[in-house]
Amino acid sequence: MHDFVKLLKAWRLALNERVINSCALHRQQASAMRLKYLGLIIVLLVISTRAEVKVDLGGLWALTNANRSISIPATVPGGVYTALQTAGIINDPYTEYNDVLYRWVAYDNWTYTRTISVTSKQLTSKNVRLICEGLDTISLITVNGKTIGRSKNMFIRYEFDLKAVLKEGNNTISIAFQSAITYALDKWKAHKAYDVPPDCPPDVQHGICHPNFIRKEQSSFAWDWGPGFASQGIWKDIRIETFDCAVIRDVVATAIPFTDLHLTPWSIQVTAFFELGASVSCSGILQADFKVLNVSHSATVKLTKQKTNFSMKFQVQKAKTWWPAGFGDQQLYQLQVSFSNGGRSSDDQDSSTKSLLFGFRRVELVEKSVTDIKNDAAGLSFFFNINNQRTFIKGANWIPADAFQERVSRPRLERLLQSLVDANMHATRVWGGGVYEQDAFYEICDALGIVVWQDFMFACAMYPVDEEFLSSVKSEVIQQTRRLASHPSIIAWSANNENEVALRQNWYGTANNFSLYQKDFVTLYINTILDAVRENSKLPAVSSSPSNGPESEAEGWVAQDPTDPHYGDVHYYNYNDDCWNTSIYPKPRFASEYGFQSWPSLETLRQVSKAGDWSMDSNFSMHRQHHQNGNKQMMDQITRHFVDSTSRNTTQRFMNRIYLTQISQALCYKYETEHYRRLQSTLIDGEGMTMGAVYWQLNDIWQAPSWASIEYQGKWKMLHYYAKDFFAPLLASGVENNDVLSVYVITDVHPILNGTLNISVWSWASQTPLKSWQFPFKQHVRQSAVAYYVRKTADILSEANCPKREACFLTFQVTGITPSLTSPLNPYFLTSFIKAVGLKQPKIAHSVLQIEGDTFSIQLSSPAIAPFVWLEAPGLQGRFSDNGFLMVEESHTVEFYAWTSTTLEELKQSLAVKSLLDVYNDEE
Ligand code: BMA
Repeated sequence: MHDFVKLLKAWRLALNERVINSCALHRQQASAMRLKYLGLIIVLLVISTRAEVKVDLGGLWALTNANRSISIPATVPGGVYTALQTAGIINDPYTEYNDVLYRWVAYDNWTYTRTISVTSKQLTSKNVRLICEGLDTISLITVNGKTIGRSKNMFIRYEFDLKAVLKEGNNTISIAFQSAITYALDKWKAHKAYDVPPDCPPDVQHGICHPNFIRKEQSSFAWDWGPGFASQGIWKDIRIETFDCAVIRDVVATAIPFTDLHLTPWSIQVTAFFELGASVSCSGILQADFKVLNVSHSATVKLTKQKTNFSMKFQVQKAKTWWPAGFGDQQLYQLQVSFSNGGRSSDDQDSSTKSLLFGFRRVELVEKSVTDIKNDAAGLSFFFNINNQRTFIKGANWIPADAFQERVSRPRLERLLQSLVDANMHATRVWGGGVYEQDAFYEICDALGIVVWQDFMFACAMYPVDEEFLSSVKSEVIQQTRRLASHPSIIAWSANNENEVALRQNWYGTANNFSLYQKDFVTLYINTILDAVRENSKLPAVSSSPSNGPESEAEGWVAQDPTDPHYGDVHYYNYNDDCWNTSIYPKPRFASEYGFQSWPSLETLRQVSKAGDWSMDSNFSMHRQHHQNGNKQMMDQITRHFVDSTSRNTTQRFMNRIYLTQISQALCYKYETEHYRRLQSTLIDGEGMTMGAVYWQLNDIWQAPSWASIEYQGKWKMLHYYAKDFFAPLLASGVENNDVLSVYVITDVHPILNGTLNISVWSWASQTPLKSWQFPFKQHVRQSAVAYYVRKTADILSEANCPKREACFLTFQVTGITPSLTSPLNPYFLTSFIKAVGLKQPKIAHSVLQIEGDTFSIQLSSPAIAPFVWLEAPGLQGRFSDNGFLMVEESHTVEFYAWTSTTLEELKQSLAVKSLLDVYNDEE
């Protein structure tokens, strides 16, 4: 212990004790009120002498393991793995096999300690509280040796009373964590009544057992794309708060337009949730201000132990509407909510303020009866009306950006979310096996116009429903709903990921006892989670993803077929069939998950591996591949359409295969996503009217093969460049059925007057089309997909003098006159690249210019058609305007946008350009 005291003394100077005092804010607010409410002047003058005071306990703490063999400084917020790495005790946990080699860290029990100095003034407050925004996960909290509380759920904000334990001067606070692994195991052992499966992740994931017995990030025990670290730590802010009467803990603001047709005026409901502390009752004035809109509303509030929240309703006559990206602006207004209490003595006064950026938007999830042409009932629709517009949701699923949340900075989130928008998406689903993301995540989504489907953190498992578990979940759901509900970006809640379908399809051997697990399902997700959500938010909430919505409810919440395309959302994965064949895909109302794996670039893998690891079947590669048969599935998909690389150089072969997996992945998603978009206006035997495509998955948690379109650290895979095109707001997309080609025009927001659909037939051997047609069309309504061109493929090819399918390909492009828009040139392959004839090895030349600052222009020239032109700038951070494309013309310009300061020389040095036939270049 002596060592600690010494350590602590040495670090004291570095301890970061920022005092955050809301007085200043409060004074501003008070003066605004004086002007508006003259009658309240006298009351208000008494107010604002004292406010809630917060002492931030972030900064350096002492960290020690159970037997005290390790004592190091640790940054808070943070976790033990990164603290050990910073202290030089372990290397990068992501390198090689360290996820398994460093498992000892997660088996140990770690204690965080620090001193806090307290003034006598602080102790005179009626309430002195320790507020822990997030403890990961099982811990015992002591102050000066006395227990003040415990934590068991990483998603809960804990508050502990310090009044009786703090003394003037130095105090020692300790948070002693227990291994999440041993806790989960103990809980599982203690649950004797019946199994709550699955017990352990599949071996291929090198994971940890029983994550479902602990309220912690489920994927931190390993997943099919991620490592099992099961860290410990103080992962969110921690502070001491003093106040007398009451403080505002949460604010939920909801805006609903007065009429269904117009988006203004709005009726606003603001609910403040208070922490009353030791007071039996307390009253004051609650005020809500939209300063910029000149709207202010206040009410007198009387709080008691029984009633600690207060709602007020008022009107906003005019406000600009908040829109998803691509549909309009993301207007945000600051809403300040303040509570002022005037007590009897001048010492007995509090003020507390919460500020949020609010957006006015209307969300409706429409699940209404669908009738097909024969007028037969065909299930229910499932689409979002956003601001009264039926909106096709275009997005990708979000997983935690790192196994160590302390490494997820705002700039990293900004880069990832900006990349999502740059690829013409406007939606993400925060998937239920990760974490409720940090505030910055939702703030960025608000600012960028990304709508969020928010799962509650339950995924791919059955869960216990004992009283302790349920009450912890209830607090979690209430807190998280209140924290997130006011963000304009949030448009829907889902109680869990895949737990309805897992139960119905007997993924974990629960069939023999189905009704027991069904009862538990209802207890947890319906009676606990959805009930708590609905009490705190008016947004749409579904019982699972995928589910059948009201049809699931009618079937006791576990439908016969939760993936029924006639209802709700579906998840669809098929690794056995040819992904180019769009008839394999369902025709659902909404596709909330689908996908295929690829390998990340060698540039990314290099960070955590060495030369001997660079082959698809190395021990390292097998260790990183957490999806059973993942590599085989990728190779099966590749070899349907491409010749595999047989390069003699192992590293070259690995690089070629990485490139092929990325081509194959990009094409699979292109086929599947365009299929969903084409179906948005069509009902086929009661199926279709698909109104969402949210692919699996946007981002990576580490450097490994996965479904992600963006590699760990932000590099775009080919898929992400393809997403930019297949999600383009205006798109021409083709499909063949029984040798008949239909070409659709797909739009999101823009109606098109006098458009032209351009169709060309090309020979692989020539850079000039064999034949091109222009088909004018008069009017195309927004958010629709219409086939303007339907013709037998053989007739098209023969009119173009194409000798056979293998010799040719098609391109589609649509141009709009009003508004003037051009869709990306969309290639349509008539044959696999194994059979394609006429392709010549192009030598692509390039030159680079600096346009301005971090934007560079790259001129490419090629003497032949070049498929899958791929540009890379290893070592440089940035993205290209276009990549992985089919280069049909002799010259083509691509831009490079550097994310960090980059010189022309650096780009020239690093830039490499290749295309498909280069894969076979070094082979005999
Ligand atoms: C779905 C997701 C994840 C998983 C993905 C790929 O099941 O919900 O659990 O990572 O598929 O297998």
